[in-house]
Amino acid sequence: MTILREQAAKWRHVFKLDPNRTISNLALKLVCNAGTDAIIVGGTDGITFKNTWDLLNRVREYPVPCVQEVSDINAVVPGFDGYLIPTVINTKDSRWIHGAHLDALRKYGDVVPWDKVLLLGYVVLNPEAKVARLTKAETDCGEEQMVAYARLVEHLFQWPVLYMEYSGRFGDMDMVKAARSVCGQSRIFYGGGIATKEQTMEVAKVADTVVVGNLIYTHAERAARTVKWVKETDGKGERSVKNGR
Ligand code: 1GP
Repeated sequence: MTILREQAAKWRHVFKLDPNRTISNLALKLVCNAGTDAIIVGGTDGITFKNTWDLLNRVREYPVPCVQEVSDINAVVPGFDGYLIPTVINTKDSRWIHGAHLDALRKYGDVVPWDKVLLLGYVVLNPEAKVARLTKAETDCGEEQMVAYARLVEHLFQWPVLYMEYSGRFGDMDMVKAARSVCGQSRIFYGGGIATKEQTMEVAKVADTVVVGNLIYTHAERAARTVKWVKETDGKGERSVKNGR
C-alpha cells in the first residue's frame, strides 16, 4: 500500500483548487486554515506548470497537506505531498482510461514516486461539465449502472477510490447511496455543487470524502465552514452503518 493511499484513507474533507482560476489571499487563507484534510490542486483546462507551481507555493504558506491531481503530464510539479491520477470509467475513449497514462509512463516511468501516487476511478455524471465533454463520458447512467461501476472498482479492480464527479452541479444522492451499498474497501469521493450546510451534510453521510471546489471561489467563508459541517455528521448516515466508520 502506498503512503499516500494510507493518508487518503483518512480524508473526510478536501478542497479542490483550480490553478487556472484566481483566488484572493484572503480566500486562500480561509480555506487553508479551515481544518480540511488536504488541498487538491488541479483542473480540467488551462493547467500549466507555471500556474500550478505558483498555487503550490501560495498553499505552502500554510501547514496543510497539498496534492496535485494530474491532468497534463507537462504540468506535473515536483514538491507536492502526493499525486492523484484520474482515470475515467464511464467513457469508451481509451485515452482517458489508460492511454495518457501509458504515454506518461513510457517517458517518465523510471522516476515516478510510487508511494506518493493514488489512482482515482472517476465516474463523471454531469453532462454539462467540461470534464464530461472532454472525456466523452457516458453520463446517462442510472442506479443499476452505478452499482455496476462501483462493483468494478470495489471488487474487480480493487481500486482505492471511486470518485463520483458531478462538478458544477449538486448530484443525485440516490446514486451515491447505490454506490455506497456495494462499496466497503474502495473509498467514495463525491464532488459537485456543494453550496449549503444541508448539501454538505447530506453528502458527508453517504460519501467517505467530501470534495468542495467552486464554492471556494464564490463564498470562501461558507466553503471554510463545510469542514465543520462534515465533522457534524460523524457517526450518522449510511456511511457509518455500512462501514462502521
Ligand atoms: C470538481 O469534484 C470537484 O472536480 C468539486 O466540484 O467545483 O462543483 O464543487 P465543485
